[in-house]
Amino acid sequence: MKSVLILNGPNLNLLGTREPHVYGSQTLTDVQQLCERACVANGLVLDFRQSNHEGELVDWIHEAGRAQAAGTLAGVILNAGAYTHTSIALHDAIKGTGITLIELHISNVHAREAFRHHSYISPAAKAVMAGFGVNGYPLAIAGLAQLAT
Ligand code: CA2
Repeated sequence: MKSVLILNGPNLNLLGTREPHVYGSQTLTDVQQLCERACVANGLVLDFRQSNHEGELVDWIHEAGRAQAAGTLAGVILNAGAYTHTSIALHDAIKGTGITLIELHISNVHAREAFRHHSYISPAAKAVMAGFGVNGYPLAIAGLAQLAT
């Protein structure tokens, strides 16, 4: 059975504690449970991580590249948080590894401040999802399972 790596970037560990009108009231642990159920339903194994550090996210994308090359990884779902709008390093890591990656946002970034409208991740991503709330995570898992078959 292949795995799916879900990476969450900076401040997503605060989910459910503030700004519920934007991000909902579920915590990152709740989101992990939603993902666990979606993975079981789609025949995938979940690997769920969060980091506030850009370099750690880059290292995890490199690890994903090795796993995808070895045939053990279906792909990556990345909510890069604010690094979405700033990180050429994440863009280069995704391009450099050639991984299948879905960019995900809880909120509809295009309906928010102008600085959230540009993404360094989108040109390197296979697909982009935004605005489904935390239910976007299980939807992205189902989408990745479709892509992998
Ligand atoms: O909508 C998304 O998922 C974002 O990736 C979330 C990022 C934001 O910078 C992006 O523009 C859109 C922010 C994540 C921080 O999440 C918090 C949740 C609760 C309280 C504070 C921060």
